[in-house]
Amino acid sequence: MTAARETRHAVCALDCPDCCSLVVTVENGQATRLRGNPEHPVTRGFLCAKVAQYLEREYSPERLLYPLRRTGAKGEGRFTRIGWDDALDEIAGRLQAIAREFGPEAILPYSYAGTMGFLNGSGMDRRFFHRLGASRLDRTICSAAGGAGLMESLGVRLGTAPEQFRLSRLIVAWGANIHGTNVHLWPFILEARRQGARLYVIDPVETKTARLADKHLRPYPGSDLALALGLLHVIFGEGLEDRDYLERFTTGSESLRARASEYPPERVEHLTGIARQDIVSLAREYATTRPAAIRLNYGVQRSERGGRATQAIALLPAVTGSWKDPGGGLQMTTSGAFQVNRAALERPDLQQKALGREARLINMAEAGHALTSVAGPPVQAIIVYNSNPAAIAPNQNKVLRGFRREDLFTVVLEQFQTDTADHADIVLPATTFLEHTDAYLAYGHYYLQMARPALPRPGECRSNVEIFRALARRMGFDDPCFDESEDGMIRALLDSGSPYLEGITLERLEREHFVRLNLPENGDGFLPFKEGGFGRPDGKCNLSAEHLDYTPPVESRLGTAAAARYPLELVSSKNDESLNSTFGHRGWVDEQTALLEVHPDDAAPRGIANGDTVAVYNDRGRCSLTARVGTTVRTGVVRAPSVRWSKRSPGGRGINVLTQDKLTDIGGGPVFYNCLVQVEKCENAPSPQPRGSSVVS
Ligand SMILES: Nc1nc2c(c(=O)[nH]1)N[C@H]1C(S)=C(S)[C@@H](COP(=O)(O)OP(=O)(O)OC[C@H]3O[C@@H](n4cnc5c(=O)[nH]c(N)nc54)[C@H](O)[C@@H]3O)O[C@H]1N2
Ligand SMILES: Nc1nc2c(c(=O)[nH]1)N[C@H]1C(S)=C(S)[C@@H](COP(=O)(O)OP(=O)(O)OC[C@H]3O[C@@H](n4cnc5c(=O)[nH]c(N)nc54)[C@H](O)[C@@H]3O)O[C@H]1N2
Ligand code: SF4
Ligand SMILES: [Mo]
Repeated sequence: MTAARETRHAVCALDCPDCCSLVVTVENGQATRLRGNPEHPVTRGFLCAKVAQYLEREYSPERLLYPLRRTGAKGEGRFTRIGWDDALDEIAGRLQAIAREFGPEAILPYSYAGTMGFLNGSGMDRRFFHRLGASRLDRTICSAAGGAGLMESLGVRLGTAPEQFRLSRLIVAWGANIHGTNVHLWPFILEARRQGARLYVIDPVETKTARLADKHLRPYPGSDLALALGLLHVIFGEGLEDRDYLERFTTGSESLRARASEYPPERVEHLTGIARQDIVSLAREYATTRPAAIRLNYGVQRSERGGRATQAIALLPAVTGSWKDPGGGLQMTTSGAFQVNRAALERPDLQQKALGREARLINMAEAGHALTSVAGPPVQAIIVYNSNPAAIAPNQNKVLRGFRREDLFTVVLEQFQTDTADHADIVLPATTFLEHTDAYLAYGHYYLQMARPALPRPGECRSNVEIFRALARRMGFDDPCFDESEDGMIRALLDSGSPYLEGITLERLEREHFVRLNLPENGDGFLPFKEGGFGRPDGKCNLSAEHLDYTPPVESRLGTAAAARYPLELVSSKNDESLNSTFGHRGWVDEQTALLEVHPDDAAPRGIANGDTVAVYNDRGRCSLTARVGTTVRTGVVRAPSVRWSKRSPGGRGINVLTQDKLTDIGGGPVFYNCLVQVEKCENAPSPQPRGSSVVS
């Protein structure tokens, strides 16, 4: 018998700038191979290490296949299988009772970008919660501070296309671990380097990207605003600015010049830990090399001054006029080009029907606060999907206190039995991106994509769209939008009137799989700000420096917090071979995320040797990790590749037990990477908790 063998297209829906186009080989209904689409101009036929092995996840025996009801204590992980009807009836009944007693705002959705798909990430779910009148969630956990900073400067979320980096002569990776988190930019950088381009990395940690760079500058965490002002000091001081660009396309340059003059290299050396001659030479090289591009990723903005730091860094290409050059400019995100019809997709107008007004807004970065001490009606029900807050949200002890409240009704839509799923009253099994229809934006390139299911769904899994559709019916919501098909939803979101989407139809997406947005391009490609055209009301780049004065983060070596008790700055940045907590079920990922990188000068006085179990702690909590002694970090900084599943950590507490739930200067984002800790060798390491994957009794 010959095997029926076909190839199907899919899109990687993980929260990653690359948003890869995938080709799946299917034999007799079973996927046998997954690879990057060679035809996609950014995917270019290869995948990152984590998703190259996605079929392991797809077919993992740990996949959730049936609805479950909790039988043990919250967090214990004991569940029993139930039918879909029972599950949906119970959820609808509980939500209705809570809405009656406390008002619908006592119900909180909690989701992030577990899938980047429009329909399953911000489609039917939003319609459901809007119609219900539930609290709205402010989705700040990742990029809110940087987004706010970028908007202050540029007024729009646009940047240099990845394909343009091949033309650059100098590339600055600023808080950007390109090799680990954005690997499809790498071939363009290699191409540029073959033509003689240099790569500089600005990162407190020696990542693989930093090791492969021509030069690595190591600021202390959260000090980038000072560094940006220091570079501007040199650029203005030496007359290296582009006067013509400043005059025509910016406002406030005098204010910025004055502010920068307060940041001479010796002061910036003290604030950032970067040698003054390195600051001077980077500024000169950046301003005089054409074209020079900055890849600013989100590492910078996960700190107390992260919003303003992003704002200041985003001014550099305007000051040097680098936006004019193909291969110049800056990319933090490209998402602003995907101007879909959000209102038609998400239907915020339905709140009027439910409440007669907008519902209250709850910041997801303050999950612990939301569940334990929020003002107004207490949160009595939380519905979690596309996220794993029990592992990834800051101040984990507070978050877990919330999730363990006996009077909280918790529903979790998941593919795996995560830490959060362990706290659910009802768990609903969700499909993967290989199993459902969706359309996708990207935040690291300019192609819109769509995919149909490539594989049959296992067990009784359902997509988020189907689950919220079914819940809406159970709740008696008869608005036609709950009957809309997936194709109807895609047509609705494409119908926005934006010139960027002109000519992009569902049929075309289905046929071509990926379609480049209709961006205004001349022979040089898309240069968003070559002739100004910034997103602010006056069309100009905003250089006003009123808010750009630097004070060190409270939790930093120069800050006001108790640095004597907690002298080490913890950076819990992304692990190269996983994605947030998404691959936490993998043994090798668990080992990689169980490490703490410590400098030998910090390890020696504490008697810590490579491989020792160490306790990392502060006033918020305590977490146990394995020391990796080396020079990937400088003295005074420790780093934990993140995010491990808490239940696989000794004591059931992960890295976020240490992080603070304070918010950034602007944007209301979390400050994951400003976190003071102490580290000590553990003589008697606590033994790991049992694995805690679901026990079906
Ligand atoms: N392999 C992998 N890929 C991922 C993810 C993952 O977990 N693993 N996560 C995805 C997600 S959700 C996102 S948001 C993106 C994020 O992608 P990135 O922003 O590239 O990732 P981060 O690790 O948050 O930060 C990048 C770098 O910033 C550094 N950094 C930390 N603090 C500072 C600082 O104060 N100043 C400077 N200059 N640098 C600092 C960190 O050491 C890190 O190396 O990646 C996505 N892709
Ligand atoms: N210490 C520390 N904490 C961090 C970070 C850090 O760098 N350090 N990074 C922060 C950042 S940038 C981010 S973005 C957040 C990310 O945190 P989360 O948004 O929680 O992302 P993940 O941990 O990847 O978890 C996503 C979950 O969604 C599920 N999922 C995927 N697709 C679907 C679907 O179609 N349906 C349903 N129902 N579920 C699905 C996956 O199984 C997975 O468990 O973490 C933040 N927390
Ligand atoms: S995680 Fe990112 S790099 Fe990896 S396959 Fe998905 S989109 Fe591509
Ligand atoms: Mo993120």
